Amino acid sequence: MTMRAVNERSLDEFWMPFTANRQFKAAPRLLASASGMHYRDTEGREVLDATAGLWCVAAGHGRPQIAEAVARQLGTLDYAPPFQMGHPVAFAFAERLAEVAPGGPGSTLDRIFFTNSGSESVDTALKIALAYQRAIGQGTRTRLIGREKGYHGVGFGGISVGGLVNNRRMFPLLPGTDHLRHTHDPGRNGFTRGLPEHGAELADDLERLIALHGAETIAAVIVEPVAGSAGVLVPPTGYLERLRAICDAHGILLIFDEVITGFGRLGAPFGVDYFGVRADLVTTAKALTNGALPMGAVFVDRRVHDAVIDGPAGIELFHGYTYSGHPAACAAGLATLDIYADEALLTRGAALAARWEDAVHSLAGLPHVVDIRTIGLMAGIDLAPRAGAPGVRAYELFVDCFETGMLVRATGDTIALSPPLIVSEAQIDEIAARLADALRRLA
Ligand code: PXG
Repeated sequence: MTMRAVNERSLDEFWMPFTANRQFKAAPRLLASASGMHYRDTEGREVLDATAGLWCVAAGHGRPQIAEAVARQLGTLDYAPPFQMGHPVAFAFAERLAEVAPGGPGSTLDRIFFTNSGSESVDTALKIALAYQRAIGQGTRTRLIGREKGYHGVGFGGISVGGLVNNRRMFPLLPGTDHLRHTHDPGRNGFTRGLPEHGAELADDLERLIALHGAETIAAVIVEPVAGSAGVLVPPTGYLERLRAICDAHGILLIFDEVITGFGRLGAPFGVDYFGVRADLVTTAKALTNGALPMGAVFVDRRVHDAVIDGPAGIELFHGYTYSGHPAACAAGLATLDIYADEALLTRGAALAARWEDAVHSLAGLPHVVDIRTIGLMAGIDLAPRAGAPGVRAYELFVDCFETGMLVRATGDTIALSPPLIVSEAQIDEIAARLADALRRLA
């Protein structure tokens, strides 16, 4: 499709999500096709994908194996109701996911609830946590604790435990939530490679909330092991361990939101594996199907699952979606897991992390760069905000990069990078070089 054809088409009807609609439609950026590490836009320009789409296309674009599996599945069984009915592909996918569950072989996070997105995974995990506490006779535990700067999708549960003000301020929120402070502290932890040194004590915020509210009112804590949307905020050394210990001491469930960190982003299969910290529930989506079809999955510890399932006869949990375990999405997921296994992608990032770290940190000292954080194959680069115009500088860098052939993500005044896990060393260097050029061009 040429730009001309696009211009002949109305852009008015599609109300775009999380987008400055008027600004975008005045100067649209339209992607037409994708293969491997690259998009091609509607003008035919090749665009290096430094964001894996939106953190989801871990195995690179246009994998025929996934497309064929989906086509085959749609031709065999297009849809099956998931309530009081089943189909073999959902059970097969859950079984395969259990084999790679967070925590590695022997993990007890091997009970899987299917959703269609990260937002649904989060709301599902919060509900399961509440159901579990009630099932074990802890029904007073209804409070849910999140963290400042956390992003847990856009459901009312997710925005209530989330900590990004723009996503929250317009909407009524769940009662009975509270928040830990965030761990971003560039003053003490500037330009960190991997885990920052300072800030483990921030986990003690949970003790403070327990003292304030009473442990018997708290069901669960949810955090992203590495905060993604807020700009790649890496947990300080010892922080997650401390959070885990406090949860254990007080009967509080710990939920890791691994919608971004799940499936190899950190160079280990999950954040649970990378940090060696147990979670009771793990939310995923995005790379679960390589982004090819919408799907999410919640990994639930067997103990949590069994407590709910061993309740009175009948439907144990009044929750689920029309498309939970959709056959085509499961087929996409199975093919995706095959690719991850065949190409060892869930751990490939570990071998590339040093190269990635060096490449991205080489941008230190370039104009406007005030902080850089890297972990696995993720990076956040903070730019000094332009006076009186927060976010504009990073947005302009994003537009410049796109127009010169690379997709990055701008969030606030942070540039976030998360290339597909198939990225080559040369492409890592290319990403850094393109960013360096763009930073030098930036006003
Ligand atoms: N949890 C986390 C940790 C996420 O990153 C969600 C939940 C929600 O997933 P769905 O599939 O409902 O969108 C996400 C989504 C960004 C960006 O700019 C990140 C997400 C979505 C949109 C933009 O970093 N992550």
